[in-house]
Amino acid sequence: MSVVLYEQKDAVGIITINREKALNALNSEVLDALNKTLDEVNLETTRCLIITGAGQKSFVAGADIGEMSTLTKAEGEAFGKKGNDIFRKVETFPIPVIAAVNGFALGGGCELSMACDIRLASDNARFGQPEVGLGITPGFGGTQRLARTIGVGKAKEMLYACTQVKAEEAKALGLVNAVYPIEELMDAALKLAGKIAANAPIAVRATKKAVNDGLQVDMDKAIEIEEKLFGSCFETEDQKNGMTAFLEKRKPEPFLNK
Ligand code: DAK
Repeated sequence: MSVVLYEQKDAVGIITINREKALNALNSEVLDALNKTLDEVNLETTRCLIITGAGQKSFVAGADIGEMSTLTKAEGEAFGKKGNDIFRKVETFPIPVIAAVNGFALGGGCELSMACDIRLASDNARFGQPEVGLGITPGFGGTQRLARTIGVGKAKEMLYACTQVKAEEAKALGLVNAVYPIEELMDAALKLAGKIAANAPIAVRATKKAVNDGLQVDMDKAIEIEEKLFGSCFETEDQKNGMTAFLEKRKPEPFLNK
């Protein structure tokens, strides 16, 4: 059985980290398989991705501590780069990615969820960055994305004191959008992914790019980024479909990704 599974449900792709016995901890094999799975997603037919973990206990309980324990400085940097490159691929993936966080999201698991566009959590989810208790810093973007997602003060507490937060607190912090009983989590993620997939795909992709790229620059440049992407939509059939339908007071035809 592969350590990363891929399933397609209509226009939604589901990636499952499948190393349940180790609570889906990320070793090199999982990272390589995740990378390959992302590369193989058919972007013609897939309009939204969901990433989750196998089982009902853990999304991802971090990078694999056994594998990391003997790394040298150079190997540690290489391992960090491997994870960071893949997580950045998730973050900049052309279509939206939803993390369905089904339990522990610790260390690299919290970091993977934060590389996704949207986090939905099960009621048993638990988020944290326990790295400094292991003698390391977060290495897959946690020092950067946590502060950007929930604000600097609480992020620093979680990073320095290894404070973990449960699902409802994560929701109050804005780290997750919604919390569900574990057995309802995937249905909720699929429902949201389906809503996203039903919208004009080129416009959804451009909107993701506008938000992501705009956050990296000042407001004047950010607005320019939005203008360009907005303009590009007017070359699409989907824009004609969507606006004509509005003017004719009817629903648009299914969007064609054209
Ligand atoms: N790595 C490897 N194995 C893990 C694991 C992990 N992160 N988390 C759990 N497991 C394994 C356990 O060893 C155990 O294996 P067996 O003993 O059965 O063989 C199995 O999963 C079940 O775990 P437990 O028996 O511990 O289950 P419990 O319910 O008692 O506890 C727990 C669940 C999630 C509270 C506990 O397993 C735990 O605390 N796990 C470690 C969580 C953690 O500290 N995660 C952060 C890892 S550090 C960097 C690159 C990356 C990173 C940092 C730097 N650079 C290169 C700079 C990232 C770091 C991390 O993510």
